Formats: sequence, structure tokens, C-alpha cells
Amino acid sequence: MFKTSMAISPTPTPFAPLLFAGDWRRGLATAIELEFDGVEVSIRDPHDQVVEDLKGAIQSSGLVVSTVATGQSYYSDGLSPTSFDPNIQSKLLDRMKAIIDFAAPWKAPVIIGGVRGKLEGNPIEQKAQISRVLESIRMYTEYAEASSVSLAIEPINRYETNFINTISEALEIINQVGSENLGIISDTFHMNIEEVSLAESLRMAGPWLKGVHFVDNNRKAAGQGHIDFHELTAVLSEISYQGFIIAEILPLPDSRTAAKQAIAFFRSL
Ligand SMILES: [Mn+2]
Repeated sequence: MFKTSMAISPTPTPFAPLLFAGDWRRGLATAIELEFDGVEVSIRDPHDQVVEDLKGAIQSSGLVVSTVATGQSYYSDGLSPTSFDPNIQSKLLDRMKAIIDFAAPWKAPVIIGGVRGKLEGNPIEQKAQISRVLESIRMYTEYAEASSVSLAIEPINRYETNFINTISEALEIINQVGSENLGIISDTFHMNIEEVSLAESLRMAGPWLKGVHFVDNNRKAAGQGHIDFHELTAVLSEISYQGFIIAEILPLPDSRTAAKQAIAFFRSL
């Protein structure tokens, strides 16, 4: 049986696959009530008091932080390591360090998903953006090493970014960065759009796999669409996956119902 987690956010977000966004007390209470093992926390500004409050509450809850998501810095504040602006780079580095500190007590992997932004301009400019991203990831991983935290690149589908859509593209980046504490978070919603075979690409992620967003093709709870999760859990067993299966799902029809659907399905696997 895999450890289970659901993704919450202490801050309200625009349309996003997060439960109880802006109401972490209800999110955490629901995760405890439904007996999830952990929560994924999506953090915008780690210096917000609400993040400190949430950290304390999780520590006294008996739950753990499975993973930490960082996309809000880009989606809400436009901070991305592709930027040529040193002020943006240093503001983001400061945030990533504080997010790594947040993750440290649980050694929870910190996700490099939406935060990496998008490549823009001509091929020469895009090459420079990729170099800046590689350099930034190196800095994040170096900082995270001291607290045994990993960073994890999440491939995201082409309609949301033009940079790292597949597991094999993420593996290429990992190879170029060359840090021991850099891996992959795979997300079955994105994989369903991008990968030739979900099972094969999950197998390929194998030893680098730090987390799995188990979410259906319609971004609802696993089991509410047509992805074959039984096939995928067989692969996870085969690769001796020790991490969490995480419900990073749309709050449909509402957060509580979606969380209940997710945990019921996870238990059926
Ligand atoms: Mn995801």
C-alpha cells in the first residue's frame, strides 16, 4: 500500500487543482478525518504568517508534508528562473530557500513545476533562458543538500508550458544539472496528454521518482475518469516506489467530496 496525500494551499489561488485553497484549517482537518498520511502544500510566499501557522499545525497533527509545490510564485507573482532580471532571480532564490526550509522537517521533496515558467523569444534567447534555469536549479539543490531535501522536476503538458513536457525531457535536465538530490514528480494528468505510454514513462522515471500526482485525465480525483491506475500502481510496486500517491485535483464538485473520492479510490488500489 502506498502512502497517501492530498494537495492543499494556505492561500486562495485562481482556478487550480488544489483542495480547500485559502482555507488550510478545513483542508488539514479533512485530511486528518479521512486518514490521509500527508498533505502536499502549495506555497506562494513562504514568508507569509499563514505558512508559519500551517507548518505548526501540521507538526502537531500527526500528518506529514509529502511534497511542497511552488508554482504560485510564477502563476501569481511572475517569478521564474527563466527571467533575465537579477531582482526576480534573487527574489525567487530567497523564496525557494525558505520553501526548502519549510520542507526540511519532513525531508519533503520540493517541486519545480509551474515555477520554471515558459521559454520565450527566438532560439538564442531560449537557450539563455534554459541556462539560467539550469543554474537556478543547481543553486536550489545545493542549498537543499544541507537539510537532505530533494528537488523534483514535474513535467507539465504543452498547453501550460513549452518547457519540459515529458519524463524523458525531465531526465535530460536532471542529467545536465548533475545534482544527486534532483528527481522527478510525475503527474498522470499531464502524462495522459504527453506520454506515449503512462506505464513505460513511469518505469523510466524509476529511481528518480520522488512523488506521483495521481489525478485522472479530467483533473478530477483518480477513479473519476479513464486512466488505468491499476496498471500504474503495478509499475510503482515493480520499481519499489516508496513515496506518496498524491491527490492534486480540482475541487469538483467541491473540495470535500473530491477528497473523499480520492481516498476511497486510493484505498481500492
Ligand atoms: Mn501536478
